[in-house]
Parts: sequence; structure tokens; C-alpha cells
Amino acid sequence: MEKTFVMIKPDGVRRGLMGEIIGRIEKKGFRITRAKLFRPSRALVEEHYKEHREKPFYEELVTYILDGPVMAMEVEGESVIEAMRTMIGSTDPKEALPGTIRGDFAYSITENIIHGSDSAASAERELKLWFDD
Ligand SMILES: Nc1nc2c(ncn2[C@@H]2O[C@H](COP(=O)(O)OP(=O)(O)OP(=O)(O)O)[C@@H](O)[C@H]2O)c(=O)[nH]1
Ligand SMILES: [Mg+2]
Repeated sequence: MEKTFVMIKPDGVRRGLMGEIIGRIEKKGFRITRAKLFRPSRALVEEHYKEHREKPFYEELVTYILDGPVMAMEVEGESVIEAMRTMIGSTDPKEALPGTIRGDFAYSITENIIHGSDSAASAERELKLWFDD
């Protein structure tokens, strides 16, 4: 069974959207097999987003993820990697369709509530990074 890494970002936790998001994942039929609510270290967040290190928004992105606790989750199900990306919606909330998590709850490209791995290789790398201490 496929597994992916999902993270509710600090704005999602702060706004009280954990229940809403976990509910959507469970109602879809996926299983949350590991989860932790905690404040990640800067080193962990920098490693997670290392593909964006050269981008102009990188520092803002890392600072925002460090702004409060996040909910890190391992989610399991059939084709869950692609399905979670669909449920999350486009990176830019202006383009995220209603019915997606970002489409329904986000308005900022930085504070866009949730992360989901974008490929099998990313899922494997990110699950190892966030859960294998
Ligand atoms: N300000 C700004 N932020 C961006 C831009 N592109 C991406 N980001 C931020 O960087 C994060 C990572 O970018 P991507 O990996 O390309 O987008 P994503 O896969 O939808 O988002 P994640 O699930 O967080 O990885 C996004 O969630 C945004 O918060 C941009 O053009 N401008
Ligand atoms: Mg991404």
C-alpha cells in the first residue's frame, strides 16, 4: 500500500483546521498511520525544502514553517500520493479549486495550510526525514 507524507502547516494548526483536514483524509478512506504535533528544528525544515534553497521565497517559507507547531502525518492508501495532492489543491490559493483544502481555506501562497509529497521519491525521502529519528 502506498504511503505519503502530509504536514498541516502552522497556520492550519493555529486556525483550528486539524480536525477538518484529518476528517477529510479519513472520510476519503485513507488511514493516518503515524502522526506527531511538534515544533520542527530549522535544520529539519531546511532539509525538507532544500529543493527551493535558491528561490527568492525560501527564507520566508522556512521562517513561516518555524512559526509554530506543525502536524506531521504518514497517510496510507491506494494512489494516496497523487490523491492527496488533488485534495490539497494548487500551490497558489487563487488557482486552487473550491472543494480542495487550499481552495476552501487558504488565501496566501506562503500560508497555504498543508503540504503533501509530490512523488514517490519525495514521499520516501520526507517520511524518512520526519519520522525516522
Ligand atoms: N511567495 C512564494 N512562495 C512560493 C512560490 N512557489 C512556492 N512557494 C512556497 O513554497 C512552498 C513549496 O513550493 P512547491 O513545493 O513548489 O509547492 P507545493 O508542492 O504545492 O507546496 P508544498 O506542499 O509546501 O511543498 C509552497 O507551498 C509555497 O508556500 C512563489 O512563487 N512565491
Ligand atoms: Mg512541494
